[in-house]
This record gives sequence, structure tokens and C-alpha cells, in this order.
Amino acid sequence: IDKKREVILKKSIIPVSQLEASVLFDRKTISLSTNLKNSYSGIIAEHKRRSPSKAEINYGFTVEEVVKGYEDAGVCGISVLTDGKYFGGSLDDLLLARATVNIPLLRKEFIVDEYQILEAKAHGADLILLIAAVLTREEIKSLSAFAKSLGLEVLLEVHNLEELEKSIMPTLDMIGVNNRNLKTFEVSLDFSKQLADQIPNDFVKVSESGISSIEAINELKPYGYKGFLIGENFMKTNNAGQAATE
Ligand code: IGP
Repeated sequence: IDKKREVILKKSIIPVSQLEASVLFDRKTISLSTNLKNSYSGIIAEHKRRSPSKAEINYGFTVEEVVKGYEDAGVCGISVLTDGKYFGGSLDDLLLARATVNIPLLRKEFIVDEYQILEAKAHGADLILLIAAVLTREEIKSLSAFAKSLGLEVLLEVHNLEELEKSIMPTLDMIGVNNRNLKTFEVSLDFSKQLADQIPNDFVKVSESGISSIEAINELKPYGYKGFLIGENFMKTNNAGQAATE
């Protein structure tokens, strides 16, 4: 994460004033949490070319083809990975997705600085992800408040009780339990099941990663989950949108 900070600071060549002056900066955002509350399926589909645990997932379709397929499938929102180093994504992917669809877009990134939130807004995001494992409570507080001040919603990601307890605060909209341990890559839906009861009902509950079937979703729903973040399972097929429809 310290490395990430260095990279951001080096890359911060677009001045803040320029980000704020971009057309998308004034765009009215769309609420993913509202969509999830009103939806039956609750699917948030992810654009993911590759990952640290899987070198190649994507089959060579364009961002536009993938996100259009997702939108046509009726998903509640789309997560666009913008991290280049580990996931092969970029802010251009977010921009292209924004130019293609009219549903909520999540900037999926390791956010550690307000500058990245300004970038998210200027590239068409509706919400951001904050990862409790890499942020202190104070950082979560200031970053989430900053995002809210720009009209962006906040999805806070946790993986265990300690992370959840340190993070609860009113500036969050959704709390996501990552079923994948980011250090060991172990994946189990049990993480979502075990933490469900501890998440206060004021937050929309999202289960993230390792979801590969309708059965998994049906298993998680009784625990109060309203959102299901799915990447690899859709991206690895030769028609991500079709996979999301099924
Ligand atoms: C999607 P999967 O197993 O369906 O491809 O997972 C998403 O949950 C995962 O990409 C993710 C992620 C993250 C990626 C969850 N939290 C944080 C990068 C950073």
C-alpha cells in the first residue's frame, strides 16, 4: 500500500482543478444501494481481465462489449477494476464503461487517497470501494466523508469481525464481505455467513468473490445479503453478459 501511495503521487499529474473541471465531474450519480434494495437478483457484475490468483480470465472482448452485455442482462451495477498492476485495468476502462452504460459503476481500486476519489468522480464512477484491511478507522472516516461530499456512495469491504467493528460509521452505504482472503486467496462463502449477523441493518449487505452459481446466491440470501459481486465466473466465459443473464 505504501508503494501504491508512491505510484499515485507520481501519477498525480492531472491537476485537481482539471479533474474538477471535467464534464463527468458534475454528472448526477446513480445509487447502487437503492438498486440493490429494489432488486431480486442483486447482481453486481465485475469487469476483470486478470487477477493475482488467476493470470488470465478474460477472453479478449472489449470493455464496451462486456459492460453492455451486463447491462442488457439487467444487473444492478457494474464494478470496473482500475488497478493496472495486479488486475490489468485502468481509468480508461471506467471512462469507456461510463460512455456505454447507464447503470451504477463502482471504481474498484485500492483507494488510499482523496485524489483517487476525485479521479473516480471525473471518470464517471457512482461509488467507490474502501478496503478495511488496508485503512485505519480515521482514514475510512475521512475518505468516506469525502466521497459522500462528491455524491458518491461507499462500499466498505471487510473480511473479518475486527475489520467490521473498526469500520462501522454512518458515512458508509454498503458493507461487503469479501469471501476471498486477500493474503492467502482462500475462498469460502462461510466468511459471509459468519459475519452477516454482525452487520447493522442500516447498511446494505453485499457478498463478494467466489460466487459461481445461483445456488450460492440462494444460500446467502437468508443471511440478509442483497448484493452479490461476481467477476471471474462471468468473465471466464465467452459471453460475460449471457452468463450474467443466466
Ligand atoms: C469479484 P470473483 O471471485 O467473482 O472474481 O470476485 C470481486 O469480489 C473481487 O474481484 C474483489 C477484489 C477486491 C478485487 C473483491 N474485493 C478488492 C480487487 C480488490
